[in-house]
Amino acid sequence: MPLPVPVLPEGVDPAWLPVEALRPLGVRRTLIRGSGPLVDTVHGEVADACGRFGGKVVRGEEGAARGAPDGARYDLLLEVSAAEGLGAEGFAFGRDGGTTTVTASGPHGLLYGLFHVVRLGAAAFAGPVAREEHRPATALRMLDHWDNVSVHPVMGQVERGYAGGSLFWRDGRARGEAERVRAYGRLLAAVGINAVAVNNVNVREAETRLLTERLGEVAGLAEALRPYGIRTHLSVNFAAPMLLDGLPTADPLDTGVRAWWAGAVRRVYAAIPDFGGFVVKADSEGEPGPFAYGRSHADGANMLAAALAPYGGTVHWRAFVYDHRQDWRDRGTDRARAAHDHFAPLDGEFAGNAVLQVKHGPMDFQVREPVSPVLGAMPRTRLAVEVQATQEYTGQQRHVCWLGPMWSEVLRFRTDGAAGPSVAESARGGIVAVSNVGDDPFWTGHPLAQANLHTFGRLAWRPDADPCDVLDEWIGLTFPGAPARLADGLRAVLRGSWRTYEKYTAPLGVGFMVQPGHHYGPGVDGYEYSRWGTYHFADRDGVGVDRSAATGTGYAAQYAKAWAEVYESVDSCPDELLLFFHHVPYGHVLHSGKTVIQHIYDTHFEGVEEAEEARRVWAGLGDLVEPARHARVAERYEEQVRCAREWRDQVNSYFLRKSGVPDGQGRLIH
Ligand code: GCW
Repeated sequence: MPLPVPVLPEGVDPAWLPVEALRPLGVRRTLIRGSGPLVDTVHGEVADACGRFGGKVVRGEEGAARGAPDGARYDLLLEVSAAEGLGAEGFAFGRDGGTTTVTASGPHGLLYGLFHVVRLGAAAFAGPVAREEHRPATALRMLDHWDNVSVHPVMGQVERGYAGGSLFWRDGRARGEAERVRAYGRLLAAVGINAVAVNNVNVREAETRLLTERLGEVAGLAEALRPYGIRTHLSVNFAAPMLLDGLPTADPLDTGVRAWWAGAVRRVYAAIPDFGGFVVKADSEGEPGPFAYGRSHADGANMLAAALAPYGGTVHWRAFVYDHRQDWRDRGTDRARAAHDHFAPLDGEFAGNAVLQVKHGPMDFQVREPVSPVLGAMPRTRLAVEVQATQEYTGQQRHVCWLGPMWSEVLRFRTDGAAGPSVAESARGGIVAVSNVGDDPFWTGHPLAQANLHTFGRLAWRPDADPCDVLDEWIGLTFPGAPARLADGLRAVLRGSWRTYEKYTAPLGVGFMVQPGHHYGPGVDGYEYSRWGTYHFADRDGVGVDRSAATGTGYAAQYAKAWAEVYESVDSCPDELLLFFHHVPYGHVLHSGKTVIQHIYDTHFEGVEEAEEARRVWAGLGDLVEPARHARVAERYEEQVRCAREWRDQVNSYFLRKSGVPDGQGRLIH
């Protein structure tokens, strides 16, 4: 039986699956072979498209003789064939003799094969194509929602959320809007995402109960996501046995605690048989963890892994552990070192179903960071790399900042130097993004931030894809039939937007300089004398953090030799990371030939000019973009330009006042 395609609530944007995107499929004849719920989903998709555009779909059983049951010719064959060795999610695609064929070893592969055809559009039905095999680079492609069940007094419904409320929760309760959740799952499946964690990693009281008495609400979400091949995960509180059942301890080696978790997990799987597992933030920013009992993070993770193992579940244990109560006077403590210091010595100690989830950089999702050295230091551990689609430090979805090029750089980075594995290859445990989605009608607040979500999914599936090709795919799907002027305009405003944002914010990798708390807008000294370990050390002579082994914190030595050498020396350190690794005088000459201070002035003027230019380009597309979307983006450009000017003026004035070095071009600095 075909499963009906979810109906979007009135006014909700179809994102990259507008009805038109399915026209090439919907005008044709399709034969589907296979059985089971996901094949029913595929059938529903094709039937819906055919209903709209006049094509026809026929369903046959897996393994039946070739040819349609009705003997007619068909344009597309979607079939599950267990004989193919394509893995659970892979599929083969080809075209021959007027028929396009997708063959998958299992129903998940068929679903991804269907969306491959959708993404190709008319091209899926043109000319012969020799058989291609498609498989995801990693088995886990996940979105973590930092959604709270109860509204947090400071963080709101969604922590670091810039797209309205949560899709899942509202005012302490599940929203119960299964249709919209299923539509969300559909969008995610169309870009290859297969896992979602439905609550914030900071797990407070109401959220702790999702594991036990509120499990039914999680099961409801899992039911809505399942038809699109998405497994549900839950963030759990390490101290849950104490908080929920009054156990005297949460010690991971205590038998009572272990039994408690085993029981909790058994009940979870009784309610959600395909449950993915847990996400855990422990001993981090005030969350409870194993340190309280003198146990290691491997002890903590392995205890949960043992509870999940009988059911095939996984624990995602986050490596974001650092001292958030640092004294700024203490120059010996370097937050960047923390994850490696804590976790690298534990390599080989984690259970097979424990994944260590590592933020892509050593600090916290800044616009520019080096790749975390942890990603190259734990070959005997299943690692996942975590990026942030929600734009906490990159403009909060008020600014256009397409992160495809940043993520691509991270995923392709070779942790051992030129010859070693890439981050994507090392991340055997998966590729994860903090979601940028909420209940906003455009899903992501800023309509152009949809490109980040789409790009994340596509890069998680194929990390070596060219992000610009992925962007073009997003443009083609989201704006079907876009005239060249629109496609060119979208490329112009998106492609370089990350570098533009970098130009007008914190320079040369030094990071932060944001307003404390909410992290929006400039605050050059916002975190300079705080407890969070985020400093730039600007004085009258220079700026930057000495993280060399010779004279600094030693962070540079956490890398494999090839990179440690590059970063150790001021001469070989790449310009864009110079102030992350070194404290240099304002007159220091970069590889670009400019002094640091002149670079700061120039990039800040340029960044604002580029934001103004993007605003102008967007304004010129008014006749080609649907009015609500155009207006929403135009309004956000006003804010982006205002804020970029504020950044420019505060950063430039700050460094002029500190250094006393005038701008070489004599521009106005206040
Ligand atoms: O980026 C920081 C955020 C916190 C977040 C934390 C984390 C969920 O400012 O809001 O907490 O990282 O990754 O755990």
